[in-house]
Amino acid sequence: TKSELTKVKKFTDKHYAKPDPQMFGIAKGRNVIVIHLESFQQFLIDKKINDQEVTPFLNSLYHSNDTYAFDNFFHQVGQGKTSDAENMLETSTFGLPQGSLFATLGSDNTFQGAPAILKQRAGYTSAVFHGNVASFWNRNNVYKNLGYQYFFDASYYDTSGDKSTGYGLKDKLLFKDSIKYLQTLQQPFYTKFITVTNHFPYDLDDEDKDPNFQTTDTGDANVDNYFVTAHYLDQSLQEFFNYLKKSGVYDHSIIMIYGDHYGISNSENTSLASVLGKNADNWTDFDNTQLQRVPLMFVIPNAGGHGKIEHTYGGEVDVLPTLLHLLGISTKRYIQFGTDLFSKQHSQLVAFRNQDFVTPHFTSVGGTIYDNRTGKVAKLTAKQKKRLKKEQEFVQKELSLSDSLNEKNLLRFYHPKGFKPVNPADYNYSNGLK
Ligand code: GP9
Ligand code: MN
Repeated sequence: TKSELTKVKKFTDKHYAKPDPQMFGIAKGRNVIVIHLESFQQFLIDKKINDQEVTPFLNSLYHSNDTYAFDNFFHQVGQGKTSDAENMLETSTFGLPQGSLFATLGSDNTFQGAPAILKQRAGYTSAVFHGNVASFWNRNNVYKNLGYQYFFDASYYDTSGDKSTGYGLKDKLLFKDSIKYLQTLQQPFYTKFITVTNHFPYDLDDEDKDPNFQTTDTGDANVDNYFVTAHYLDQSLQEFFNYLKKSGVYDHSIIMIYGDHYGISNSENTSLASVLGKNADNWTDFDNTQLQRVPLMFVIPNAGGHGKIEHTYGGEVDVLPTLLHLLGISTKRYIQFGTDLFSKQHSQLVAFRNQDFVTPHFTSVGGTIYDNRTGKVAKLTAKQKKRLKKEQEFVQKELSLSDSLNEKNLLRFYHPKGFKPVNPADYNYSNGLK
């Protein structure tokens, strides 16, 4: 009801963080190219195995002065995995406590998300490129409700035979075979490429393996193969960037790259420990939680070269306001649970879907508080205890308000200035191009 909406709105208004004027609009008018790195964790960045970089191209972006990168950025997904990440990035609201919001509510809910905002505020065309079937995670319905104009799913590509692995078209082919569609889009465009090859069980045909890359020998096939498919994903990205540069699209774009969630599960982290130079014997929930970092990078060519690696703590709900502000679009009027990572008022309290959380100083798992400096259970002063209790309450409150917003479809009652509700019937993704 409307009073429930008011509660949510009061909360998000109160925690709104205003943009840093130095950053606001630095990518104004540019094409947006979002690259979803499947199951890609931050520890892959700068990782060397047998003296070789696993992801040399991403590493070069990470250290480039065209790139604003974040090294304390956490995924916040629940059971909806990829779809939760997408939901958070497109809407700056959380996924659900159980199941996937895309799958359970996505066909009917009202969204006020990135494609519609960008279209209505700045004339952006929007499209998703993904080499799996359109119905996976209910994307075919959700994308219409989000206001995506085009969805190039598996039916737009030749996915036959060895062109695919378990979740669809191999990444190198996704990027290569999307170009002909990308070229038809009116600029500026907001586009998202969802990769799949670096997905459990990390299978890759020999013909796609780099003969010069020697992976780990941990004896855990998932861990060993994870580096192989991550290396392949890195190469696919480099090929795509080569195209973007050659075509000139690169110079008029902001490229946002993120990892959606972990690829190695907690139960396998002990196999990973030695690769990361850590001791598996006293592995704890603290270590598991710290490994939930994923990459977030904004590549902004010719924008002054002030890019750097930011150490601000944040999570996936924070991406939308950050991106909109870089594009020079104010967000104050929207209901968003995240805040701009570049804002001086950004809160560095990162909530996980299960009510655990991290801050720059502490990690809370199942009610146990660890000290980030030592990795041990924290000895807290009375003042710290009080503050952490407040933070725990905040986490519960923001998750439950986000749930109330989504579960009761409250955005249908909310009319931010100038926002025209999305009409899903405006969009038809069936493949007429073949
Ligand atoms: C497949 C995909 C995988 O279309 O995006 O989703 P996940 O299994 O990672 O949630
Ligand atoms: Mn995923």
